[in-house]
Amino acid sequence: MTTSQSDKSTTPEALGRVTFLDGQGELPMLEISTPWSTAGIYLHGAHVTQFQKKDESPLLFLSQCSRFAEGQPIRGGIPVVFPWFGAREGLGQHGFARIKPWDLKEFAPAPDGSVSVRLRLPDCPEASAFPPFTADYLVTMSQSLTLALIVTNLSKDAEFTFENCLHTYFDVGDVTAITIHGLKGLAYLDKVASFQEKTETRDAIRIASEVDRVYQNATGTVEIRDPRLGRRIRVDKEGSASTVVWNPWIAKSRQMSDFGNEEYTRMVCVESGNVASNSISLAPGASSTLTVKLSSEALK
Ligand code: TA6
Repeated sequence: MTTSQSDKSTTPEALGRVTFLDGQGELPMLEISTPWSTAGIYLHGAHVTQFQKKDESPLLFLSQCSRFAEGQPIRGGIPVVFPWFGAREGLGQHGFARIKPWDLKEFAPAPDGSVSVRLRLPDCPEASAFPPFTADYLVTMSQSLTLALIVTNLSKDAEFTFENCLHTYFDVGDVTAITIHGLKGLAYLDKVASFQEKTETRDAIRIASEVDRVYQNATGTVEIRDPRLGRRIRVDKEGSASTVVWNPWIAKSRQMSDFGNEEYTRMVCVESGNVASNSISLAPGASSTLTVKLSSEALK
């Protein structure tokens, strides 16, 4: 049987595919393939754990020691941090969204071969400390990976103040060889130095020790150049005024039971959100959207 050009666009290869399966820890997950890429998303935490273009190595780092269990965060991929970032007295670190099972609302292979998946954070006891809200997460896979976290304040009269962050773990060839670009001139809170406020003076940031920085009023594109993998990763974003850069280095790695002692050499987090002085205050009935587009190409 021969397939004409117009038929070719509707062949299975040309269209995206979504498969439901039990992932690690028997947590339900979606495996997605498009003509250009493959991806994996756990309903647990609406957690994207894998994205890979056909001719490239994986974009995201996932720890070999990660837990895959109810109530526990997954180490690696893209944790969805919401409705708070960092420590909060008497509560878990980085909010509750990343440890809850999200509801799959929709999955849509598009005629162009891309696939979109929409998930919603179900109501939970922890949410009662905040005004009523909805949190939807739209993940679109094609040649690139686009993520949108849409939060709506359902209250009639109360303002909803929160932080959010897509805490992306990128896979790199050698963390000491990469450079990070796009943050020069920005103020940042240095968590390694007790949150001292400093200013970034370098065009090209290198990692040679523990790094944990919250760049404020950082709305621009960030680029990671990786000579070992011959790759340039772009982090484009909208609705985000903070960028966080993190590598635990040696000592912190040894303290984390869900992270390998040497894994710090193969990852860097470049995170996009709204944290600390950039937190969001939503008026009653209002919505906010945090959009991040991750793309990569060969380093020329
Ligand atoms: O985003 C950087 C950071 O806040 C670091 O301080 C470090 O704690 C990291 O997140 C990981 O946090 P987690 O709760 O996943 O161990």
